[in-house]
Amino acid sequence: MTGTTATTINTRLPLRQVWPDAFVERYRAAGYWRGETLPGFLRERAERFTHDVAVVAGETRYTYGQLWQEAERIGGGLLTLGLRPGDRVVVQLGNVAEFVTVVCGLFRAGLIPVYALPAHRITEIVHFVRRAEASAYVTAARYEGFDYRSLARELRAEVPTVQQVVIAGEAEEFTALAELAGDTSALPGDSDPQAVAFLQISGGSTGLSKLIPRTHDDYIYSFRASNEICAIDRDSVYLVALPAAHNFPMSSPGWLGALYAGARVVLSPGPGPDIAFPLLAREKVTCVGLVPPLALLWADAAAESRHDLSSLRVVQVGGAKLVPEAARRVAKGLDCRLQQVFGMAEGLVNYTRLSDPDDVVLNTQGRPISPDDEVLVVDDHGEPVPEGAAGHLLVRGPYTIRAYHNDDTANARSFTEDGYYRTGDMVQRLPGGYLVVQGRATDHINRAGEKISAEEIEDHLLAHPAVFDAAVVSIPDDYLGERSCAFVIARGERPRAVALKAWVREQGLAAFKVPDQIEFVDAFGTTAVGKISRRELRAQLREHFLDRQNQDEERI
Ligand code: OOB
Repeated sequence: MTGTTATTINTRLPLRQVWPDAFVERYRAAGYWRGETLPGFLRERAERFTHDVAVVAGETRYTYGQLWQEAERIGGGLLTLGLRPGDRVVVQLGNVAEFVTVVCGLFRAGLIPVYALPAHRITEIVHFVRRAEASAYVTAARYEGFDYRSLARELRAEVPTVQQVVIAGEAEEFTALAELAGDTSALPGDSDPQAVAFLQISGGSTGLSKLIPRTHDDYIYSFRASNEICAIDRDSVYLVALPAAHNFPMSSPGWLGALYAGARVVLSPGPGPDIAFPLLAREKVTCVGLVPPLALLWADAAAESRHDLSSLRVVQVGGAKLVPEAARRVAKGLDCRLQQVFGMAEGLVNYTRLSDPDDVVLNTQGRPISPDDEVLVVDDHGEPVPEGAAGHLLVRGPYTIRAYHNDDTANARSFTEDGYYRTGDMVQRLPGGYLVVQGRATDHINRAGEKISAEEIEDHLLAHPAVFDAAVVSIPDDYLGERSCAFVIARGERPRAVALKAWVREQGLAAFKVPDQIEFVDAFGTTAVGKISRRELRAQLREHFLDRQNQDEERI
């Protein structure tokens, strides 16, 4: 060839998730990693279960055959727009049929979904786009009263490398999802099973969420094995009540597990009983995953409900601690099998088993999926603690990551040299490998399953001109499990608490990150000599606050 061809210099960081060879061999030999891929299994199910209903959302129903057709149309359409396999695409959609068709379309085209939650706002979306070096953003015109097109405009202004914006619904100046037309001949062949299939986001204990690269092999193993533990088969009907992009309703066993089994997935546009119960009755749902406060709400509402909930076999509860008394109420109120689920987007998932005796189901958060999940419970110096004692939970295994994407600092902190992931959770391990979660060692607030980084919110508060210093801590809450409380030292005159809350919201953050409570103090701990760590400071403030609250209660 003569003449010059323009070469694009692609400096993008490659996506990798690598286990040492010996582990790869072991996980393959054990039959965990079978060389399946996400688009590969979807295609196979479309051939096998062509006319069975795969997805129900409102009045929309897709059979397995139609779901695959949509995936090909969307995947082909995105490539026709100029995206190339391997490009990363931030997806922000609620529990609508398009969430499933878009994600399947991305898998089909070898594009890499980055899963944002509908609650995320400009700050989080910009962070995901930058960290993932994403070239496209797919979202809805509106969802729950919010216009995502305005977010898309801000995003384009801030990060011009976002080449494409695709909108489900009225697209205005953007590309309409409905109009994507696929040149399916451009679609790639099947993917490498060990390649990264998508980026999940972490709960985020320090700063903004980290990106979690999961491979086809490791993720498929996690939901295939979950199907067995949760008895999901072709006759199951799985209700997605939590946001479909979250790892729990996606893969434990979630909607992907259900599709793998040839079962039916029902998307609930809201998590509350008012929306979910009529759907549950209509579609004869057999399994659902909930966070603890929601499970309690469902249990109470079930007693009064005129809807027939008798199809429900298993209610899974996870994402945050379900205390034994609450577990009892849920099991009784919903009159079906309760299953506790303790998992994390980084990998490890624990389940109580359906055949476990009641005391195990009520009092523990289950045991790991895999015989090859290597769980360590260690003290502050990294030494194993005796069985039954509380310690830090570390884990490595066939579906737990060895590294985050594009974050050397977090990697150095979160993984040991021999590849264990430091979960940040404090647990007790009981005989049989059952775990009881004690709480977090690191500073994040688990607000009804939504994780908030103390540091991230402190940073935003500190940017306010009237804030001299701020420390954000978790406070026990009867309904949410934990709520967030910001202790603030004002610079000069105290601002109003509502003004500070509004300030945090105006930073373009998810609403669940706005502090629930703001307490003004004159100074932080004067007793400590020299500089005390933020962690100690937060612990002191929390203790002080709770002591004061207890004293007040005693006085009443
Ligand atoms: C799930 O995933 P993430 O990534 O949003 O959050 C993980 C963290 C855990 O490290 C733990 O601190 C907390 O959430 N957590 C629980 C819990 N389940 C999760 N804490 C106490 N009891 C439980 N049952 O939340 C997630 C992912 C897959 C399945 C289920 C939950």
